[in-house]
Amino acid sequence: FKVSRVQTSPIDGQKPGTSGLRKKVTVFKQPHYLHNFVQSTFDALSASKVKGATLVVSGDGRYFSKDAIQIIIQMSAANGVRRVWVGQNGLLSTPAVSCVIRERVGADGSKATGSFILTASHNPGGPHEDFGIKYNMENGGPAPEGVTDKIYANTKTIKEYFIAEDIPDVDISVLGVTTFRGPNGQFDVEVFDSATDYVKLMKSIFDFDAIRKLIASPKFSFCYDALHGVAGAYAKRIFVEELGADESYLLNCIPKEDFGGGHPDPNLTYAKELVARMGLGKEKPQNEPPEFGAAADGDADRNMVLGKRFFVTPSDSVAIIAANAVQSIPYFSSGLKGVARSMPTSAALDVVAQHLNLKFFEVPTGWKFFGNLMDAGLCSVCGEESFGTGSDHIREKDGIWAVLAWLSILAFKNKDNLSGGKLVTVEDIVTKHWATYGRHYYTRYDYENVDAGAAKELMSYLVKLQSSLPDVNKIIKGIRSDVSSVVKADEFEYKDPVDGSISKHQGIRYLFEDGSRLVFRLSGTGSEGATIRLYIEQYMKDPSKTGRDSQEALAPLVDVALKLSKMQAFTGRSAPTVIT
Ligand code: VG1
Ligand code: CO
Repeated sequence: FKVSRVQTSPIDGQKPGTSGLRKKVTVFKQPHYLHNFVQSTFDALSASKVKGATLVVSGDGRYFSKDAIQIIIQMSAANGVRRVWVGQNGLLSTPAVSCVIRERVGADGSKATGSFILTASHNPGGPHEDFGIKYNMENGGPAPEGVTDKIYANTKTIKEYFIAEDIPDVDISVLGVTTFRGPNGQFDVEVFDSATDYVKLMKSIFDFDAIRKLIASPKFSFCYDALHGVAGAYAKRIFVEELGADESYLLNCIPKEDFGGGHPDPNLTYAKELVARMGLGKEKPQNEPPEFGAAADGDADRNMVLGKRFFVTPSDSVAIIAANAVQSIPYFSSGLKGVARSMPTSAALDVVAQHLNLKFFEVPTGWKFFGNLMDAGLCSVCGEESFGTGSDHIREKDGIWAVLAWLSILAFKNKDNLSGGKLVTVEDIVTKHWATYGRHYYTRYDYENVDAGAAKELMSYLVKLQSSLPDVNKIIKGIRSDVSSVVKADEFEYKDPVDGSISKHQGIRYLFEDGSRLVFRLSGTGSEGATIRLYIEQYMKDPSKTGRDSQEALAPLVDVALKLSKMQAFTGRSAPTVIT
């Protein structure tokens, strides 16, 4: 092949957010748009990570992925990359990419040093919906801010990019290696099986025999909803082929470019079919709900865990996994190195860390902050309130791992009563956890696609308000006399304990005397306007008061949050877009 040098000029707005660059497909299809970002990424990496390197290129299979993969292949060749590994049909879940970077060894001993992941995660897909791209590093984790800042700076000065336009489209539906010759030697594209490496890793972490016994028990039933995302490619292999689950347990497990027109976000609003089956919908389901239900987002790094007529909050889920990991999951049998959560995630994990005397870290939103802790051997299990849970087996959150962790806990708790006795259910496990550690009532309100100026004004108003706590408390008492007082308010700032880097403006916090919290943040993953997230939390230690409905228990704090922030006045919205 020949290498062409193409003249280009900077395009506005290519700043990577919480997890890469996410925009409408129509934006990505503009001339040079993807090319500029890919070249800016190559130019932000050290030469050894490009010249002669092995890169993974794949994603959640959303619309425009196939075109993007061919473009990235041509640009990789032109930039001197030695080989590109592509999951069959361009499919690799985000956690599987992380696994492939860390674990896969090519036939000639080659190892990948990075990856372009093509996904907009939980955002809808299709010609008029979202596309996204992000770069992951050699440790399998998202590029840290130092690198994404460099990428962004490059997008603002770019003048040219390199591409090998005469490389024909590679058939990514067929396994095998295609070889090309260029000015600097050989270039290979290898299409490999999307699931093999990941399945192998999961089998090395969990006791598959124990889970198989649970699934085989007539007392147990299960439903997994991939929401037409890439998780389907793994669910069949793991749950059905490896663990013997009935195929009817799988819902929406065939990956689709447009996620069947849905919103591939595993929560009570968007995972409608699963929610109905689990008996959590408005209508009573036709059949008795399964004992266990779970869902994933488009790129399969998120998870939602449900019991029969029972919702497990993601903040509780990570706390419960941490509390039970050592007994239930072989990978952790020698103990946890530490645990971590993102700032807006509830403090349920903190309480477990205190009880078990574990190292504990609170990091800003986004998985990239956990990676440093894990690389330094400080953290084994971590999670976010946004349906993200994971461990140091890779450097991304991992939706299927979380489900296997729950299945392991269920298998362990039921190991003696599968033949006789009553099944210990998801609800039993959670309520027992609350009785031991107390309960963190928790909810998140999202205001999506709000006017960006208005969102900024609301945030500055909240920061200004923080200068006088007596005034804040006066306002609060005027709204509700039954909530406690604010004792501290700030903008969250994080100093990475490993590399000392500082991340500022990571969310506005109001901390109350009784442990309650209000947090306000702007999303960094939206593709249009601004999204305001409001996180509301209240701790209840008294075991006789842990069984309330969460929206009802939190109503006074919600009232305070909305009025204190003048949400409606600033945004014109009388209700949030989504409540989780
Ligand atoms: C959201 C979540 C955050 C998560 C991020 C990426 O970010 O709040 O917890 O890490 O999405 O997840 P933001 O900036 O919109 O709040 V995914 O599954 O979209 O890669
Ligand atoms: Co995701």
